[in-house]
Amino acid sequence: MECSKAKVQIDTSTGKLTGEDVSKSTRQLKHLQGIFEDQAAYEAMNPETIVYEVEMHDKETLGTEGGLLFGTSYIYPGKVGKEYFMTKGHFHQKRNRAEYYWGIQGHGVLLFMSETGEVTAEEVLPCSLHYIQGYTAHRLVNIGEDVLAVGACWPSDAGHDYADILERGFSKKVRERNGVPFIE
Ligand code: M6P
Ligand code: ZN
Repeated sequence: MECSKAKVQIDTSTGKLTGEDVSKSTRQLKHLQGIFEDQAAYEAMNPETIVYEVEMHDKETLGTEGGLLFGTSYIYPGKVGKEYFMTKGHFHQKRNRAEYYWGIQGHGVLLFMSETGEVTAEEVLPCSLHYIQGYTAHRLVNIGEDVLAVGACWPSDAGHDYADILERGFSKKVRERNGVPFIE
């Protein structure tokens, strides 16, 4: 079968999803108030700047137990002050729900944070697979000069809890120091 006839298509070299039940959301700087630490640098930037986009195959209704959702996140290169562009990051509303991420393009860091605030990190490359256990917040950071594309698959009843992250942030940041990324 010709690929163009598939109901849903994935370009495995870029992560791009097209076809039925594919939706896209865009996160601009104006949607990320309180996420970056340097408020003055944040305010000096164009609020329309796109920080990341998410394409999602949402065949399953959100909240359905036993289903799965699938997506690709594209985090653009850039920084707010010394802090690299990154996703909001979230715990799952149903805390025990897990997720897979995998690197498709670009160079990034995946931060994991436990409920007690311990942070660990894994390097994201176009070959890396990452298992995110339940009870663990997760955030992607683009430390490269090109777009960071990362695939994801998670349970449709996981939900997103952003409130906790907005309140206390991640206890480690990924900043540029002397031209190189530092997790501190
Ligand atoms: C991945 C998945 C999605 C998530 C998206 C952006 O595609 O984990 O569930 O929404 O990344 O991350 P965030 O929701 O933290 O902004
Ligand atoms: Zn998640």
